[in-house]
Amino acid sequence: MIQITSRFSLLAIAALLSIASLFHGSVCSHGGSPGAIVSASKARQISWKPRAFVYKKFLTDEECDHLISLAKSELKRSAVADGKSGKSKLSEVRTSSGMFISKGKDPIVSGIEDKIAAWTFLPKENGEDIQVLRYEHGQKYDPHYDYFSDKVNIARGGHRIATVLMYLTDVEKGGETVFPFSQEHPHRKGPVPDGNLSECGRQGIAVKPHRGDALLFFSLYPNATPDATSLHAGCPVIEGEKWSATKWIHVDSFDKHVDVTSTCKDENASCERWAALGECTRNPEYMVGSPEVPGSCRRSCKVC
Ligand SMILES: O=C(O)CCC(=O)C(=O)O
Repeated sequence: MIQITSRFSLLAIAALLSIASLFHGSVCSHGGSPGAIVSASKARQISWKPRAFVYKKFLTDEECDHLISLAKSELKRSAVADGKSGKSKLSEVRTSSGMFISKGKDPIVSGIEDKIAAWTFLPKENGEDIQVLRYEHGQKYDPHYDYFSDKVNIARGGHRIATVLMYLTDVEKGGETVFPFSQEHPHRKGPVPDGNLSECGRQGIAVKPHRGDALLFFSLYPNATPDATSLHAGCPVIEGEKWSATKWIHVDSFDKHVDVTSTCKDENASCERWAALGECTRNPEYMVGSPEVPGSCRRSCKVC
């Protein structure tokens, strides 16, 4: 009788566990780590303003090494988007090197993108290509927002809603991601400070890079307006080298406006001339449009 009861309890527990895993975790099947379970409950909230979470060991060593090896020979000096024209430009604000890995490039990259979608509950198609970054000694990314203020960059996929920053290496000193405008909840203790933070890292809630860990933060409030507390920076690397990979995620599909020649066209013969005169930024509603209502000169404005 006792035997029957304990066997029954074991079966019941196993059944309950597998039902629980349906609610708490998503199984990802991909080349990198087949059957890896991504569970939002494994992430620790580090800040409420901005909404930010850290997931320890989100990437395996194999995934980290793979991203670094794809990037190593392709690195170029990182650029920033001009606040008005949206065009890419070099700036002392950002001194790292980087490159983009096309979406779904291989089973490992695709698997990482599946895990990001499962963790964030945001569709894979809303994500940009992964950007891999290398910061050498002294290199940094000054405080900035991930949402754009120009109309050109939000024409594709709308605003960036969230960012997943994956750390591919440990960094001995410096290189933290810091949120200088973060506000701790008055009734809640902030994250336990990670010893050995640099002076820059002490300017707000900070995450020290540890290989495999991932940081998720939201740039928009749930009502879709920009969250000013999401200002963040990559602190200068003081000792060691920092490799990271960024996935920016938009409110809408980032894949919808891929360059399909038949849909990427100007509707007016003067578009090229108007674009050269700066009309893409002066008159974005007509020239570029929005994800819902595409503009008339999208090809000349280079948004498709
Ligand atoms: O490297 C970091 O810690 C910050 C990177 C970053 O802000 C970005 O890629 O948008």
